Amino acid sequence: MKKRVFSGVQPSGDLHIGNYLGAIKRWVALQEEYDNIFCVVDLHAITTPQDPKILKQKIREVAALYLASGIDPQKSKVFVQSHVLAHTELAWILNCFLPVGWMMRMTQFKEKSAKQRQQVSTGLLDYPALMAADILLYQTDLVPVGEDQKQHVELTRDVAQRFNSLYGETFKLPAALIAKEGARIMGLDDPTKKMSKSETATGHAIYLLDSPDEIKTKIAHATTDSGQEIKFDLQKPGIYNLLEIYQLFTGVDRHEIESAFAGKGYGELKSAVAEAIIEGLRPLQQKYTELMADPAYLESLLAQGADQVRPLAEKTVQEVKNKIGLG
Ligand code: ATP
Ligand code: LTN
Repeated sequence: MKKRVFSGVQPSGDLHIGNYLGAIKRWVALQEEYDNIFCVVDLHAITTPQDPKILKQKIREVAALYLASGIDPQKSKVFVQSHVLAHTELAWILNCFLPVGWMMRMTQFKEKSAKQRQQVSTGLLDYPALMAADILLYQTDLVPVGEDQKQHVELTRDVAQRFNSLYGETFKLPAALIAKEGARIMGLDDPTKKMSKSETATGHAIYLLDSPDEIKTKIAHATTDSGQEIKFDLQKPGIYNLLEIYQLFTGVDRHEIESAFAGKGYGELKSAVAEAIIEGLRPLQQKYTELMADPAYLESLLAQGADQVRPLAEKTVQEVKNKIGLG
C-alpha cells in the first residue's frame, strides 16, 4: 500500500513561483511514489474577501495549473474542496475540539489579521480547523507544503491526537513534508518577506502565467544586496533568493552554480535567472493554454475527482459521528 499524500492551494489570487517551487513542483516529483489527492481549497480562499466572478475563474485556473505542471489525473485525484461537503462537516466537528488559544497562536492568523483593513472574519481564525479536516478526512500520511504551513500541519496532528485519545484510534497522524530548498521563496521586492499571492506590489512575485518580458523586467528590478560576490550566503538574502530560484529551475547543484558565476556581475546573474524561469515555465504555460481551451474537459476531470474522493471522506465523517454520538 502506497502512503497517502494530500495538499492544496488557495484560489485566492495568481499562483507564483513560490507556490510552484515550494509545493506543486514537489507534488509532481512525488506523484509516482505515493497515493495522491490534490485539492483546490476554495473554502479557504473565502476566509479573506473575494470577488465571486474572479473566484470562480481562479478555481479553474488553479486546477488547470496543477495539471499543466504535470499532475496526472491517472495518478493523482484532483478536486475542488467545496464539491465535497464532508470537509465543512468535519471542520465543524474539529472546531469543537480545538481550543481557541491554539488558533490565536497561529502565525498566519496573526500576520493576515494584522494586514487586513476590512474586518477579520471568524473564518480566518478558524482556517486551521478546515485544513485539519482536509488532511484528516483522507487518513493522510504526508502533507507536502511550504515552510509557512508547518505550524498548521502540527496543529492538525495535535487535534487528531486529542480526538484519538478521547475516542480511540480514529485519525492517522500526518506529517508535513517540507523541502530543504524552495520551501520559502522570498519576495523579489523585499527578500526578507515570503513571496505571497496576496501581496500586490508590482515586482513582488513572478506569476506562473507571466510573459517572458514581464519575467525579465521583474528580475531586472529585483532587490539585491551590497557587494559583488555571487554566493549562497544567507547574509545576502536578495542574491540567495535569486540563486535558489535558479537552482530549482535548472537542477544545477550549488557548487557548480557558484563556480559558474564566480567573477561575474549581478547583471549577468539576473539575465541567467530570468532565462531559467522563462524556459522552466514555457512548457507549463503551453499546456495551460491547451487546457483552458477545453473547459468541459477540465470540468469533467474535477467532477470525477470529487466523485473519487467523496466516499473516502464520508467514511471518516461517519466514523467520527458514530464515535461522538451524533445522528
Ligand atoms: P496567500 O498570500 O493568499 O496566503 P500564498 O501565496 O501564501 O497565498 P497559499 O495558497 O497559501 O499561497 O499556499 C499554497 C502552497 O504554496 C502552500 O504549500 C504554501 O506553503 C506554498 N507557498 C506559498 N508561498 C510560498 C513561498 N513563498 N515559498 C515556498 N512555498 C510557498
Ligand atoms: N493552508 C494551505 C492550503 C491548504 C492545505 C490544506 C495544504 C488548505 N488545506 C491541506 C495542505 C493540506 C496554504 O497553503 N495556505
